[in-house]
Amino acid sequence: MALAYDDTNIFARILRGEIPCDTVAQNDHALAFRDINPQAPVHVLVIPKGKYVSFDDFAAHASDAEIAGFTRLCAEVCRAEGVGLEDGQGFRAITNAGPHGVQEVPHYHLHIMGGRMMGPMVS
Ligand code: DGP
Repeated sequence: MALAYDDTNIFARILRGEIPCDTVAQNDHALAFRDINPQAPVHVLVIPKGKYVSFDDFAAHASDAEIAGFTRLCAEVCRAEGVGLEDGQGFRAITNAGPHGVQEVPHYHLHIMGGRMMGPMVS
């Protein structure tokens, strides 16, 4: 069963155009925009346009086209921001899910961070 989705969350409002964002790229299934509180020189959030609460919800219930569109947009962002392996850089892609993951916004999103050497994943 799909998780209950809260239509008032901030990313739902961004998708509806009610709140502005600094868009990096988008396609039919996903939107990429800059994090309001960047933790690295490149810090982009990629979100599906569909209503999915978290990674597990998205992976279980999104269509193959949505998953492909989302994943391809992530790769496009890495290339466009110059943090891909082809650029000799590299990046960190993480998602927080639920209370133990300290997920603030209940709409699935992937953080893509790069442009500096990342520290260890400790907390
Ligand atoms: P988390 O749910 O813990 O994975 O983190 C949510 C991220 O969303 C956090 O890094 C800050 C970012 N964020 C929160 N509100 C906004 C907003 O209104 N605009 C943008 N661009 N980012 C936001």
